[in-house]
Amino acid sequence: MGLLKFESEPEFGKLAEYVSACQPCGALEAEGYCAPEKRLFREYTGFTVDFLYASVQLDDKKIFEDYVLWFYELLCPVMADMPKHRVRALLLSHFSVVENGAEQIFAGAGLKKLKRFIGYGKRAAADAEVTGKSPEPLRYGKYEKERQRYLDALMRSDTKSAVAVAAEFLQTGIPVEDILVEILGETMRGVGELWHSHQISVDMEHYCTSTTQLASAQLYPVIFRQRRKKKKVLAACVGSELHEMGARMTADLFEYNGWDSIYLGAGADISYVLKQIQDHRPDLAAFSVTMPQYLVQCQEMVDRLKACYPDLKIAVGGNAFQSLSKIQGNWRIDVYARDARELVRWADDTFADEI
Ligand code: B12
Repeated sequence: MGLLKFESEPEFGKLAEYVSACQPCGALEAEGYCAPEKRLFREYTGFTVDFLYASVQLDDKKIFEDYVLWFYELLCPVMADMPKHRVRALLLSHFSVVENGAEQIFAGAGLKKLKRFIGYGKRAAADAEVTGKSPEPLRYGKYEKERQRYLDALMRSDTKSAVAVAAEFLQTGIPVEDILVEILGETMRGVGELWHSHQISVDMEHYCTSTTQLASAQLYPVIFRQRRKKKKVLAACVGSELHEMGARMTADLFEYNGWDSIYLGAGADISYVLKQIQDHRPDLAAFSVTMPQYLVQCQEMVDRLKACYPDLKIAVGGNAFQSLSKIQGNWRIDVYARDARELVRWADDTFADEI
C-alpha cells in the first residue's frame, strides 16, 4: 500500500477520529432517518478530512469544493423526502463539527488556514445544487450506440454478451484506442454516475470492473502484435488508490504503440516504484490518481523520483487532477494529460529522435 495516510501530519488523523465520533446523527434521527442513511452519512463524512487534508496541503480550494458538491449530490437521492435546504443544513452542521475539532487539535497559522478551507467548504455547501452533471462530461459522441449496447449487457450481468460485444467492436474495425477509451472507459465513467445517483450498488461497480477487464483482455493479441520501439513505460496508481483501470489502459495503449510496459497496479508504494525504476530503467513513469485525497502522495512520489532520477520523464493523469485548479508549474512533472491517448502522442513526439 501507499504511504500511510496523514503520516507526516498526525493532527489530521486526530481530526478524522474526532469527526467520526461526533457526527450530527441526532439531526438525521430528528428528520426520521434511520440506520441505512446514518451509515451512509457516517461512511462518507469519513472522507471529509481526507479531502480537506489534500486541499490544504496542495493549497487548492477546488479539491474541497468539488468534494462538497459531490457529497451533496450523493446525499440528495438517499434523503429524497428531505427538502434540499435541510440537506444543505445537515452538511453545514457536519462542517461545524469539523471546525470544532480543528479548534481543539490545531493552533496558530495551521488552524487559521484550516478554518479558511472549512469556510470554502461551508460556502460550497450553502450554494450546492444538484446538477446531475459529472465534473467532466461523458464523451459518448461517436460511439453512443456501442456504449449503450455494452452498458446494457453489463446491467443485465450478462458477462458472455458483454465480452462478445467488445470482440465484435474489434472485428468491425473500431480502432483499439477507441474501444478502450471511448467505449469501455467511458462506459465505466457512466457506471460511476449510476453509482453516485444510487441506481446501482458497489457490488455492481465491482462486477462492471471485472467484466470490463475481461472484455479488454480480448484486445491483447492485437495490442502486443505491434512493431516494438525499444522504449519502456512504467505505470502505477499512487497511495491507497484502488482504481486501476486508468493506469492499466495507459500501459496497454503504450504497448499498442510499440512501447514495452511495466504495470504495477493499484496502491503502488514509493519503495517498490523506486526498485522497479532501478531494475528496469524506464524512459517514462506514468502515475494515475483517481481519488483526489491521493494527490498529496502523488506529488511526494514525483518529487522523490525527480530527486533520484532527474532525467526520468514523469507523467500524471486520472480523474483526481480534474479537482486541481492548476497543474503545470505547481508539479515537477514533464506532462499532464487528460486522456491516455494524448500521453502516447506526447511520448512519441518527445522521444522521436530515439524511436
Ligand atoms: C470501477 C470503480 C471503482 C472500483 C475500482 C476497481 C478497480 N479494480 O479499478 C471500486 C469498486 C473498487 C471502487 C471503489 C471506490 N470508488 Co470508485 N469508481 C469506479 C468507476 C465507476 C470507474 C473507474 C474506472 O475504471 N474508469 C475507467 C477509466 C479508464 O477511467 P479513468 O481512470 O478516468 O482513466 C482515463 C483518464 O482519466 C486517463 N488516465 C487515467 N490515469 C491516467 C494516468 C496518466 C499518466 C494519464 C496520462 C492519463 C490517465 O486515461 C484514461 C482513459 O482516458 C469510477 C467512475 C469514474 N468516473 O471513473 C468510480 C469513482 C472514481 N469512484 C468513486 C468512489 C467515491 C469510490 C469509493 C470511495 C466508494 C465506492 N464507490 O465504493 C471507493 C474508493 C476506493 C479507493 N480507496 O480508491 C468516485 C470518486 C468521486 C470523487 N470525489 O473523487 C467515482 C468518480 C464515482 C462517482 N461518480 O462518484 N470504484
